[in-house]
Amino acid sequence: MTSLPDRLQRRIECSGLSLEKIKSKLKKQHIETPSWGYADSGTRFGVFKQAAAAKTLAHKLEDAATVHRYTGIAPSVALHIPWDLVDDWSALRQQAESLGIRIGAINPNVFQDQEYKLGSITNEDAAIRRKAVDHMLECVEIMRQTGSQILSLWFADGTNYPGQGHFRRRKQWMTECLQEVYQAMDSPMRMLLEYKLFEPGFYHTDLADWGMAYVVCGHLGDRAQVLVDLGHHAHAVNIEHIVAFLLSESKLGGFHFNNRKSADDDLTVGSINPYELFLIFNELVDAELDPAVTMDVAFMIDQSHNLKPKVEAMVQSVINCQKAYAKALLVNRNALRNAQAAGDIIGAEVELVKAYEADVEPLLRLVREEMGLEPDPLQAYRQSGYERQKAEERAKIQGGATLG
Ligand code: PSV
Ligand code: MN
Repeated sequence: MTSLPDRLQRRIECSGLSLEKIKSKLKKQHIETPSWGYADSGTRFGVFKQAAAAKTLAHKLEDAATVHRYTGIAPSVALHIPWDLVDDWSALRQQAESLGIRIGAINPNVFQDQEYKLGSITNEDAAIRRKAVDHMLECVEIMRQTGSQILSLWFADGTNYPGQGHFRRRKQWMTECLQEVYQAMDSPMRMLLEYKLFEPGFYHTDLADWGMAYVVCGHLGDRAQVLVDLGHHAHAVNIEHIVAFLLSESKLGGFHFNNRKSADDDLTVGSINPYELFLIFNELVDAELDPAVTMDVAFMIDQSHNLKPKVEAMVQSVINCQKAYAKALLVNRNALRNAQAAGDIIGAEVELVKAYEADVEPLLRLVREEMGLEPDPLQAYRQSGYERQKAEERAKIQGGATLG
């Protein structure tokens, strides 16, 4: 059995958590991967096809199961409807289970059909609002049949020019539509509401930030919560603060992990700003260790790797989340608290940096070893030949591309 370096052992002692506790938390971590991240995707400038990319839903499940097989902490896959529409949902559920994974969040799509040009649940036309609600109700039924507990909602609704839409009327329609969907959801199903500052509406979006999503959730009920997609904010926004704020209100429902340099880039989580990811996990761990906080957070990746090999990039993404979580578990919370109480700004910051800079690789290797996994999932996957094999099998099959 791998033993941990002295330096890491001392850091673990500083955290106030036992090694067993830390290992058990790491083993229970759960990062959901998105079906759309396995298919060909691109930007508005073009799609560069990959021979090994998933062409069918069966391929997507197979790829998600492969990510889980190597990482051990990605046991579910989110679906986007109708991109992943099938006739027999129970059969799909069984297919997923036979691969060792389950169906996670169901994401209705009310943004692609021509009718949604001027919005879905905020559309002036009641028939189009009806169509959007009916689609979400259909998705609730899919949740029942697949065993999914999460309806994950994002709306492309917004406008491009001043005067194009009436803000308050649109808000009213949105609330009424969501109330109807919420009421159709049986407990313990949860509705997660995702906000986005920009795109495709460039003048305004109807759910532009966490505050708007929070208010609308308040009109629905306790099982409606906010979803934070890391790419959906203005540049200076402090995401970890939003996370802590929502946690304190039991309104943080889930994440869409990714990273960005410019806009909503959907780059690998932790690739551009790993310190920000650590600070987000730091807030999560802090809340997790606080008995006063009730939390049920769905950790999901929302990335479409246009250029990187898809499964490999997903393994890398899951590991980046694992690493950030491990580091956050190593924060000396007593020392941090004392430094905060004493107004010791540098001392407090140093406590965070010490955990962030800790080399958690030996700890993660130990955890993986105990889970019966390869100690280095990325390397093991790269050497497995999966990519080459799937490229041969899938090369001649036609499949659609998602827009990411
Ligand atoms: C929109 O940008 C978004 O983040 C939503 O979560 C969608 O469901 C997803 O991307 C895929 O297009
Ligand atoms: Mn998203």
